[in-house]
Amino acid sequence: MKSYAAVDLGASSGRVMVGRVGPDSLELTEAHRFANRPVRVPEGLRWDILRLHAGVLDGLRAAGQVDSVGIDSWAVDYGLLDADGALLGNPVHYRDARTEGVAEKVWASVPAAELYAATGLQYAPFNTLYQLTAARESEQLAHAQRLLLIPDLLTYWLTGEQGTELTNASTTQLVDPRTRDWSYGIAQRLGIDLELFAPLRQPGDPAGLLRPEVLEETGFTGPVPVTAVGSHDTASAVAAVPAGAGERFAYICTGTWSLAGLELDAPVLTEESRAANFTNELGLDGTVRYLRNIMGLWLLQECLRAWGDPDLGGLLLQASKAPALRSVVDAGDAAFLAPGRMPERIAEACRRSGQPVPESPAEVTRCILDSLALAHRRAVADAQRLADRPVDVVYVVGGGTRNALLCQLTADACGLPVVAGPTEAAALGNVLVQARPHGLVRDLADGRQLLTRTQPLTRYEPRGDAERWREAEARLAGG
Ligand code: LFR
Repeated sequence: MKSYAAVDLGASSGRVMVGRVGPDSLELTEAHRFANRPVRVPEGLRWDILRLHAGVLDGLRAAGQVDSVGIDSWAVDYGLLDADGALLGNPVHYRDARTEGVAEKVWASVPAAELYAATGLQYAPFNTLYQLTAARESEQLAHAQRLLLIPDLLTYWLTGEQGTELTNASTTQLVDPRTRDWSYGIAQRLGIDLELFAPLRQPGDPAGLLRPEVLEETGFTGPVPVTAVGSHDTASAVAAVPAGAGERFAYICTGTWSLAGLELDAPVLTEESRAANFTNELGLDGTVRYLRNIMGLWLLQECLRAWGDPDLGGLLLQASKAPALRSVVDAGDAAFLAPGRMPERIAEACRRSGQPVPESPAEVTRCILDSLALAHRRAVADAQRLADRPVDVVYVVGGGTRNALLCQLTADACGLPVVAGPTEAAALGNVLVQARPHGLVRDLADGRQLLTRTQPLTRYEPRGDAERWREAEARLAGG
């Protein structure tokens, strides 16, 4: 039996989970959970990274002695270090407005189609490549000697060692998904210095030992290794999709975002795929995460914030009784990316498309959940078509598995059974990689089998109202 601390940082909260793994057992418990509250300062929206580091240390102390530590977080964002290895300012939040209008500048040097063919990444204004272009003239970048993605930065603070973990590196849009190495040509043409990045690390690689100061602060007895896991939370979550070997499945990682797609063994780099805004992020063991970003429960989180955080259970119950598919919005629309005024923005989108405007919080909530399910349906259907890979089942993992209405609507919309769980998928995927060096988990398939045997899963059957979803889809497409 071994114990692993999985640090999993999401956009709204961080947690330190402890995974206890034996030859045929896996038990996950929460040691510590803390808020991740971005802060708006005059220059823009920033991550409170020192608070997060403190949360990690508190969490490790609460976890008690473990055999190793692994860190995953959201993607694309980074900290810059000076020549002494000191952090130059707070990392910029990917929802910050600095990347507005930057893509056009990039595409003037490297056309969007060429960029897609080389990197396989969907267009999102926050891809690191656009962030670095937006920062080109900044003092900070001029002084920077090193760029570390968020989980790599926190790993560096724990161990003193620097690296760039591959699954997360693939979200920078500076990696070639065919070679799984940097896209040197693209970086050069855009004037991005790849020397800023520390050498690539593969998931499963050792990432150093906890520094003596960290041992002292956490009460651990050394040596305690840190393992590079799939440090992009979505890579870890996909590794914890409890699919059986040979099963034909799609997955949806739900949380602040919904990431919906397929696991492939090679990227799809066609023009059609680019037009459909599908991404080819890198997964564990040579896999490709072929998926689309959907706004996800962010839409609801922002409404809850605007409504003064009412009781969610009660709201979902009311929403389940509200009329279905009355109004839907495009949950893939980047117009919903920025924070603020979410109920109004949703109402405006309904008005613009000539649909009834949802009024009460329950109606707005129903509109959001219907819209998410519809976006799930489109992504699952598009992925199958674009990759030419039919599926029989949809696995839903992550925070959204707690939302039974969303899971049922997703099954209805996709016209496929949904298997929901585990909720803490990213932490479990993180643990499964840490267990590899100890011989407790061999590979992806082996880890998934262990999850199937040990984690509670809920199955939702589609209720056969396919025609209504087709009608809603046509309504959204303006047809
Ligand atoms: C989910 C996620 C998505 C990524 C977005 C921004 O937490 O990591 O995969 O596109 O956050 O980093």
